[in-house]
Amino acid sequence: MPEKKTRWDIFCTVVDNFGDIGVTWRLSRQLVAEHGIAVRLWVDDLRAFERMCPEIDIHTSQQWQQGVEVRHWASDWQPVEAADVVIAAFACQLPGAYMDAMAEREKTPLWMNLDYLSAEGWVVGCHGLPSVKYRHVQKFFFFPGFQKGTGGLLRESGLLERRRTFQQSPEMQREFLQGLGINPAQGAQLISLFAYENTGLASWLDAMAGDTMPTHLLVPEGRILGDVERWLGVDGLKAGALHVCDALTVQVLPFVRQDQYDHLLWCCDFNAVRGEDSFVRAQWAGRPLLWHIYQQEEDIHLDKLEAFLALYVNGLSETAREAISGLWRAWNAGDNMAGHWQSTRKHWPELQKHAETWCLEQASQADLAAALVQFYVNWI
Ligand code: TRH
Repeated sequence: MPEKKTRWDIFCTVVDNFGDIGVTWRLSRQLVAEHGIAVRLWVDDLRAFERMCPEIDIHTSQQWQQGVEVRHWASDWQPVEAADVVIAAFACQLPGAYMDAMAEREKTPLWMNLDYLSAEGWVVGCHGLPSVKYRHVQKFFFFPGFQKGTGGLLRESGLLERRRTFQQSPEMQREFLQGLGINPAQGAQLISLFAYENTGLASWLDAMAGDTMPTHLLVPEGRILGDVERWLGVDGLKAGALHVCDALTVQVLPFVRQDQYDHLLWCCDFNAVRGEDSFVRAQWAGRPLLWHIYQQEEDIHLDKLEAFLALYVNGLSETAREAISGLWRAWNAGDNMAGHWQSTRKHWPELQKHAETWCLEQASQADLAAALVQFYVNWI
């Protein structure tokens, strides 16, 4: 008889943007593909999901996508049996009836809160600690992170090998880019731009337009487009739009599926990313990056930004550290980017090498899905 699969339920509420569904969808697929787990992914907003997985039928309450059972987490909760492992992503509140089902299950499930990603030092101390209890069911904190002693980062098996093969093949890159209608001029540097609204953008675009080196800037449809429109002096930018301003070509892209977005990051010389998941994917791309961190109340995100920078700049020369830190701080403050961009460009070869070193260092840790599975194994 085939061994019975372990069943995991992953709960995701889409607060805003794409990070919540981006992380849980990626994790679910990996648990199915690499660990043979039966995963049910409960999502309250299928429309956000549809953006990165166009096969999603937003009118269906139960469907299978890439081996994952996707369930619409509707407000009128219908009772179901609890799974062996229950993950509440980003501290979302599980339905009361489901918590009762956990408590009444013959074998108590492992209940974990998959937290937000942070490089802050306290994460190491809190990872894996017990949190609250519901009846006799204990919840545990599970923290992703960059340091030993955390839950690590999402990284699919063979990802870096696939990335390297792709980056070593001009044909594969050309074919991929052409598939998206991207035909950069010979010698142009490619930059991707995924960010929240940012008052510093105009100064960065000015700097790129006035540069001696041509830049082809790729902007997936999203929140930064308003700032791009203002700078270009146009309205209603849509996927496919292409504008040339001196040395800068700006091209708007459609929002693509996660795997395609990875390939886009792998093609680019520099990636501006945001939030959580794209930030991690840009690190796996092994190329210099710029992080637009998700803004939180009382500016607590700035502590997170500094905590990451403190780790990331290790091993860089003093001047390269200052350049990249200055650029990131200016971007996150919405300040003028011009001087910081010029300083960063001066350290390009060093920053390129460093991005690969950082990627390899991070990849030497267990990936997040494997760490979750190990946590469960240790727990039983
Ligand atoms: O969309 P985000 O800003 O999500 C944020 C963060 O997760 C933040 O921490 C959280 O608090 C907030 O949401 C609620 O950025 P993030 O995390 O990078 O998620 C974007 C997802 O979209 C990621 O999985 C990559 C994916 N993506 C595509 O699939 N296709 C695309 O074309 C693009 C640009 C992104």
